[in-house]
Amino acid sequence: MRVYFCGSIRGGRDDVHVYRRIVQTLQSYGTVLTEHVSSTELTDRGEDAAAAGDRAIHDRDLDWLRQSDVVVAEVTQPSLGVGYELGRAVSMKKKILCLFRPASGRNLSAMIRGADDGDLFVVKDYSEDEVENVLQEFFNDLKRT
Ligand code: 6IA
Repeated sequence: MRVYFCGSIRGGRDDVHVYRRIVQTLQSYGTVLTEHVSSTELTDRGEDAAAAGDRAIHDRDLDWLRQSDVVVAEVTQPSLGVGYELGRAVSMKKKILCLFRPASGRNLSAMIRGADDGDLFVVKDYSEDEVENVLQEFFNDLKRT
């Protein structure tokens, strides 16, 4: 199982500890193609990007997205890149789980919450301490389909 994980980078790194927890859990279900998203060394300035160039990052990420079996996105911190990845993943007909924490006080974009079709695109509200259970439930359901 190849998992593409999406989380904010230049949109802001406030939730990186949550991304870390999610990626660690995802690694028990398969290979996480985008492990760097949860790296605490990566900042919202994305200095490392200068070496590779934004086009190289975009093209490599889209290749990984194509190769992935499932997409998991933490969408609490708004990020243009995550929104873009989700749109591309929908057009590739990927199975998608979006995770949102209402305790943040934010209101999730209607374009994400409204995309939930109860099948390929699922939005799940959760609190941080539930994340392992939410992922377990999602991957158990996947096995049944
Ligand atoms: O607009 P944002 O920067 O918040 O977009 C974040 C999303 O886009 C993540 O889910 C990533 O998959 C993707 N993304 C954005 N910037 C990078 C990036 N930067 N590397 C990989 N994926 C990225 C440079 C860091 C790298 C050289 C280690």
